[in-house]
Amino acid sequence: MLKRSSIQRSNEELKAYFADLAVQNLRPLWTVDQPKEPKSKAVPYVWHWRDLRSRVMRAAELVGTEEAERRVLVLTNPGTQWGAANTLLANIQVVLPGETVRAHRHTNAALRFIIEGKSGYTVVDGQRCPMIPGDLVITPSWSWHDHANDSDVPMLWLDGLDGPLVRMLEVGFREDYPEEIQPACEGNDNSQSRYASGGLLPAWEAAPSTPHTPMYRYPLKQAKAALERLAAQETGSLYDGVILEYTNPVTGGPVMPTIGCYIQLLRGGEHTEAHRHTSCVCYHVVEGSGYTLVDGQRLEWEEKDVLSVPGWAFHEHVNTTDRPAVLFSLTDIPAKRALGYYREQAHYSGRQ
Ligand code: 1HN
Repeated sequence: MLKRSSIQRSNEELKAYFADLAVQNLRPLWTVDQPKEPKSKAVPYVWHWRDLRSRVMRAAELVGTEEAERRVLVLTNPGTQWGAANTLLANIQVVLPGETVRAHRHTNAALRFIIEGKSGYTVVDGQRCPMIPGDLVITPSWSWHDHANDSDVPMLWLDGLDGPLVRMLEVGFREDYPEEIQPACEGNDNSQSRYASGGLLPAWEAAPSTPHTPMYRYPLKQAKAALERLAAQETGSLYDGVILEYTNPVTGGPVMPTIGCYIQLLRGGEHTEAHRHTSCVCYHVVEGSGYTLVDGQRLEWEEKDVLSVPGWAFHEHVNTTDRPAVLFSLTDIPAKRALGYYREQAHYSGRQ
């Protein structure tokens, strides 16, 4: 009969064997702990705007955009020491009136969610994208981008990037544009007027073959109108309330292959059910206040705060006011789905 084997040896023999393996840069797999499920190094965390804003503004007093190619504070998760979440960066950037921020490109895919300001713009591959608070602007992997503030007030925004993933995959390239800034096309980015026509697409054009959305800018005005329309007629998700994904209008897929973007509305008093998924999430509070319970830990949030929910951590959201709360979020769902590693699970008792 075939069966599992059992071998007699002394502990000294085994110890000597392990020591010899170490010299050869070999490891016995049977001594390595193999967890049943993931446990993120990242911890549940919230950065409050009341602490962030003054520190970002202080950076603008101390360093110019000549010295700091990007005047950015990196929200650093105490568990990972690089980025707000395991695969994602969520940073705050400030650009003062009259400043430009030099053009460059990198393999990191990036997005901006505008927090404060009047106008100002990012030029993405020659397309001038206005930046208005609440708007989402995409700078896909390897696209040239520079920023400028032509208004009379500071601009602050949330930078979302797939930096830690790029580091881990060791695929980081970067390059400076030959000039300070790109020559922008006449007028503003026209991708909004080309692609945001309620499901209608230019039929004379071959479908873009890029892995990212051909639409670079998603105004808050449209997102909010859609959220409010749907909140009036649907329950939405058990776990997220009325939640919408920003999509590539041509494929219906995510905005970029490594980062998925969402916006959600939690009704006044809404308390969602808890679930967990292998993807990690960074939330930015567009409006409202409440808290999110993450693996039993209560993260209180208010307008403009940023919170990090690690992968495979149970989480549920609570809107503690009687008015709607709106959350923007970025996740690594597309990357994990593409690799077949996306999983989701409801909490066994509904809530934590
Ligand atoms: C970057 O290029 C920007 O273009 C912001 O504004 C943050 C963080 C890491 C690497 C590149 C930007 C960044 C970044």
